[in-house]
Formats: sequence, C-alpha cells, structure tokens
Amino acid sequence: MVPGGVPAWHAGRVNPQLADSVFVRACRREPVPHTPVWYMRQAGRSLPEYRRAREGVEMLTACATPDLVVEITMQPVRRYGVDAAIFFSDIVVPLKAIGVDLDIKPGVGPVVATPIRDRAGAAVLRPLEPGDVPYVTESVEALLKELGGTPLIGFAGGPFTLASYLIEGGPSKNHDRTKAMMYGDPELWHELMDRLGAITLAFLRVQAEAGASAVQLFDSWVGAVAPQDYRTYVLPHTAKIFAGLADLGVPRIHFGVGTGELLGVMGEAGADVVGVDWRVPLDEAALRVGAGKALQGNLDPAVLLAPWEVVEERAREVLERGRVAEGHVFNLGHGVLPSTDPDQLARLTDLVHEASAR
Ligand code: 1CP
Repeated sequence: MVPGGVPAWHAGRVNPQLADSVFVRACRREPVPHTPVWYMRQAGRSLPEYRRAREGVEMLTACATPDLVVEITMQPVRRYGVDAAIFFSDIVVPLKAIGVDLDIKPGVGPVVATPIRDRAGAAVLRPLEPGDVPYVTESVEALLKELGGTPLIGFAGGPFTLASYLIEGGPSKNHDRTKAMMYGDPELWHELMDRLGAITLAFLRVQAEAGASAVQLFDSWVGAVAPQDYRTYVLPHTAKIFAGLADLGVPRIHFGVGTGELLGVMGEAGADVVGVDWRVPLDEAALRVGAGKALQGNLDPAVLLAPWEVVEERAREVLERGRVAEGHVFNLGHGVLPSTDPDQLARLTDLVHEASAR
C-alpha cells in the first residue's frame, strides 16, 4: 500500500496478481488451464442467501450499502467457485447518482418518474463524478480484500439500453418511443447518447480504478436495432466508451441480447470480448465477430430448468463450439433465471472446469 490507502498497483492500474487469473487470461486470448466460468445475474433471486440478505432492503439502498454489496457479490463466489465475481449493483445506479428520479420496483425493474422526451429532459443528464458514487469505490476496495485471487468484473449499462429505460419510463417490449426519437430526431438522440456514454464511461472507470479486473458493458436491449442503424445511432457511442477505457488495461466485455445480426458490427466497437446470447452457436459467432476477440457465452439459461443430463449435454456442446474462438469465457446466454436451482449451477461450474481441463 502507498500513503492514502491506495494499492501501489493503482499507478499501473491492473493488479498483477489478478491480471494472471484464468478469467483475465482467457479474455486476453492467452492459454488457460481450463475454461473460466461465471454467470450473468449469478447474485440475485435464485439464491436463498440473497433473498435473506435483501429482506426489507430496497434494491437501490442495497446497491449503496457497501457491507451488503460485498456480501451479495461474495455469495455466488463462495457457493459455486466461479472464476470471476460480478459487482452487485444495477445499470441505473449511475443515473440515480446524478439525480434522475427513478426507482427499481420489485417484479418490474427500473421505473423513471419523468421520462426523457425532449432537450430539456436530456439536459438533466450531467456528467458523473467519482464523488457521486463513493459507495461504489468503497465496495470495490472492500471486495478486493474478500475476493483473494478471484477477479472482480465491474459493469455498466450500454447507452441504448439506458436510453430505452429513460425514454420509455420503464421496461419496454418494443422500445417504440426510443426508436421514434432515434429515427425522428437524430440530433436529440445523439445528444442523449453522448451524455449517457460519458456517464457510463465515468462509472466504468470508477470501478476499474478502484480495482475491478475487467468491465462489462451490458447493452442488453440493443438487439432491437438493425445492423445499419446500430452503425449510425449506437456504434459511435459504444466505440467512444471502449476507447476511453483503453489506458486502464482491463479487459472490456460487450454484451447484448438478440444481437446475432449485430455481432459483426459489435466486433468493431473496440471490446476485447464479445458476449453472445444463446441464439447463435459460438463457432458461428466467432466467424461473425471476426479475428482478435475472445467470446463469452452462451448456454440458454432455460436449459438449467431441465434435468441435469440435458444441462450436461448442452454445456459440453457449448465448450466444444467455444474451442473455435480465440479465447472462451463460459457463461449463460443471458442472466440466471430466478427459478434456477442453485445446485444445477454448482454442478455446471464443476463440469465446465473438469471437461475443459487441459
Ligand atoms: O429485488 C431484486 O432482487 C431486484 C432484481 C435485480 C437485481 C438482483 C435488479 C432489478 N437488478 C439486480 C442486480 C443486477 N442488475 C446485476 C448484478 C447481479 C449479478 O449479475 O449477479 C446486474 C449485472 C444487473 C444489470 C442489469 N439491470 C441489466 C443488464 C443485464 C441483463 O439482465 O440484461 C438490466 C437490463 C437491468 C435492469 C433491471 N434491473 C432490475 C431488473 C429486474 C431489470 C430488468 C428489467 C427489464 O426486464 O427491463
């Protein structure tokens, strides 16, 4: 440690111990002793210990309480022995932190009090300063002590996905109003995306500078746009985010759902790892994404609701197809479903480690 309690490796940004972890090595497309595995939404409602920890505590309060963030982030690491922890937070935390009036409603998701539909609305989105999220820095630093050799993944929402919640006012099936703004008022759209991109970049930098070993951009709902529209309306903003992280030296993961037709153009955005949902086999995804990227994915989360024999067969197939990629991080094609039996995930973690051992 250096004066001020900041770990000495902060200057070089990447903790050398964790830069050599199996997970980070796979993200960098380096040889690994086994395929690393973690699960999107590995913390959360599928775990009884999560439901107990959250009793009587609202979601956004939990995200701003370091003791709870540490406990909930650690729960799946202890239970499954996964190769990476995902920081317990939510994609709307930075928006809340700059003063957007929103809440996470149980069983619904993020709900915004005053949806953004015009220039005055967009102007509310001021830049995020590290001082807006002191509990994030504190939680990451506390987690580094708890995690030992397990790397921590920081994350943020992609600008399209955040724009959708802000414009629609909550979860949306078709993102109608979002696309209406995108097509109908491109100038306003780009201004909104610029502001969201800057907030996202700042939020990811806070986590990496506090010690996260990798970052993931969840642009979960961007699969709603066609490739040519992605190129015009989204790519400039995601590319700026990934470029703005380059000096930190942490692997950058880029994920969306329903992005089969976008994998090529997403491959141009500048991430080191592209996350693939369950719809495109990994060997085909490798062709679409192009050279120089690792892949993450992509077992259908619903497969875990089937008997173990089915899970095993499907997981082996994902591993087999993943061998075609230059680097492979095993994951689900989207988040763990709340009804998933944690024992299935425990068995799956062991299977991935054993079946991929080299
Ligand atoms: O009461 C509860 O338990 C709330 C459920 C919950 C949880 C556990 C929400 C509300 N967010 C989270 C945590 C969370 N959110 C994590 C960390 C946990 C982990 O991965 O282990 C992460 C990475 C997220 C990211 C997130 N939030 C995304 C991107 C990932 C994805 O699933 O596509 C999105 C789209 C959100 C919005 C959101 N927050 C919560 C819900 C239920 C939703 C989705 C709502 C919708 O369908 O639009």
